[in-house]
Amino acid sequence: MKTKFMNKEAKIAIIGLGYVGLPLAVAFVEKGFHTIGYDTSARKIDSLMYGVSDIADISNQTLQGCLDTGAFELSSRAAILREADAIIICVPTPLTEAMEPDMSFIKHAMEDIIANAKQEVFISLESTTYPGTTRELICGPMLEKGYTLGQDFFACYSPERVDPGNKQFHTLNTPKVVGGVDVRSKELGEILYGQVIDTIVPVNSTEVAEMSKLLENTFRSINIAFINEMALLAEKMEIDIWETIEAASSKPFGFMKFTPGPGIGGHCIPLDPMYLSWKAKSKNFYSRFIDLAHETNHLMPEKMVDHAAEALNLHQKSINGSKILLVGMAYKENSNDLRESPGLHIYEQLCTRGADVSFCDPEAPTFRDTAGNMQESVAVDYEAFAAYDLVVIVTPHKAFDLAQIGTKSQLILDTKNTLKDSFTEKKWAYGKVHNTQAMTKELSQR
Ligand code: SAJ
Repeated sequence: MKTKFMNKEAKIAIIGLGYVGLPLAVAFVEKGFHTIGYDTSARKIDSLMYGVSDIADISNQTLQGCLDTGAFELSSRAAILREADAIIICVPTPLTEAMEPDMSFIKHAMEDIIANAKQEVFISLESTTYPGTTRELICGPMLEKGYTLGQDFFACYSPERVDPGNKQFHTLNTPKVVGGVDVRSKELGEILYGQVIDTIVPVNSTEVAEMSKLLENTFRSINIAFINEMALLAEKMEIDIWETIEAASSKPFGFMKFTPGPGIGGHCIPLDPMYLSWKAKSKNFYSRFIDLAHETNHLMPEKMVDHAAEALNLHQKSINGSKILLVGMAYKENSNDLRESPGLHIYEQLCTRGADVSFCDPEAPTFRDTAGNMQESVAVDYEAFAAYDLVVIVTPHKAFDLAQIGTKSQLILDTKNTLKDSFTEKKWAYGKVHNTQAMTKELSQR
């Protein structure tokens, strides 16, 4: 198998062609491996076979280039796994309603592997998960079926580090942590990934590799929660948190900048720490940091709604009956991903409090609200922004003309200090309130 990996004779199968799996499959094809893309969605496979990519980081042109090599096979039938020497699992690991790890996608992938894999196969799991998963859910079923580790199969864990939309770091140049369930698995993992990715970071077990991923993202969740709490404290002390952060950021060492906001979203930061917290509890270890960070971050949308009430109150208005526009609905700037987006929570809470809420997001133009109704973005028409009692800047995509928003809107709640200082009515409120009437009046007097 080592020779097949080094000579690029091995057939590589990727299970799950999402924002992780498709770029990885393309990387293997472009490096000269015969690559099999397997996804249970026939619709996705049909689309890809026609050269239409549904992943922003992979253009149709790139996809077509891979198809034209004849070395990129696609199928929604698991039988295609029979040809694979190496199988890399890139399926979702969401949370259940009870905020516990949902391992169903990994389990289904393993059922497909058990039913089809050839006698000697290398398996790597990339989905973010709790420490111990690879040994339990990848090795366990293989051993139960009579496969012998180190002879019939090898297993690694290598966490995905895909940051959708990141123009600087992509699949090939992001260092790749690789841990094996045994020494030979680790060696094979290093060789295979080393054929495609610039920098490999080998570690001595799959548990270390699994834990490293959760450490990376739990670190972010806790630090984001910390700066959100600092923002709430600074507000109580009538100190401008944004200026404070800029001042602290001037320290060239020992400080890492995070910024407060309307809450956290996405498929990583809100979820990954809960995998660690869940596993810790099974060891009778209760990480207050993780749970407190989760609680604090998920408090922020409600804080933004309170800020909206305060902003309207400055002008003798209430949320109830006001027309409010949310600018940006995706979970972060220049993304079209709505998963766990704080904007959705702010939308629902404002509606519950009687506001007439619209949203404007050219990146994420539709979503289904909790009542099951499809909501559509209004047009990016800055003149029309004046008709709203309050405009809330939630996710300032670069597609927006912020100056236009700043001058055309009556009243703005700027949850990420996008418009910077001037004319802020409540200088210290971290959700800056901009009263453009005052702005216009002062400008005219200059
Ligand atoms: N956020 C803040 N304040 C911050 C940073 C982020 O409120 O200082 C919010 C964002 O608005 C967003 C959420 O947190 O709603 C998550 O933002 P993120 O920048 O962490 O972006 P993600 O969710 O795309 O995280 C991914 C992660 N990548 C992988 O797991 C492979 C994370 O490890 C990366 O550090 C992050 O991208 C990144 O740096 O872009």
